Amino acid sequence: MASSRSTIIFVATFFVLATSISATEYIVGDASGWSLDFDYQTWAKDKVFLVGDSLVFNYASGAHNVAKVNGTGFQQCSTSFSNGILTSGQDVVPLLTPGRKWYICGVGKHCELRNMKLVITVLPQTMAPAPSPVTTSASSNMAVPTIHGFVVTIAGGLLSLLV
Ligand SMILES: *[C@@H]1O[C@H](CO)[C@@H](O)[C@H](O)[C@H]1NC(C)=O
Ligand SMILES: [Cu+2]
Repeated sequence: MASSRSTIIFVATFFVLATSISATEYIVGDASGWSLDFDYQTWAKDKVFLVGDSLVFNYASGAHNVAKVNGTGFQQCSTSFSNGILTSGQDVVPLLTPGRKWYICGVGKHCELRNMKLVITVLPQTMAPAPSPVTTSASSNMAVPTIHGFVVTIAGGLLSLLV
């Protein structure tokens, strides 16, 4: 009994490690955050977004917001096509499914006139291309890898030794 339980913990530990090691939290706009007159398409261009990654939109709460919209909402800068508007100022958006994802700011004319719009394509985990050999240190530093899973893994590993 004890050994099968530790086996389960051990397997679970590896699963946590395997799934979290590639999860990346992308700070939208890096140090500029979610703000006026930033070129989000250039920001997104050299990044590979995978299912399991997440986006973080940082802004002063009340000054902006984040609306997840469809392609029509993106083109028209209209939040009528939104399925949820985030307003916390530190909005974490998990990328749960592959495909095109559109985000706009619904405040004033920030989308139309101040470029507060972002479109990305999320790839399935299994379709992850090999890491590009040409990666600028600036862009790789901006992506914050999740270390949470690593800590959980170590804790789980210790636990399995004790069981
Ligand atoms: C976006 O959503 C609206 C209504 O929710 C729909 O009428 C429109 O066709 C959608 N656009 C696209 C490109 O899916
Ligand atoms: Cu805005």
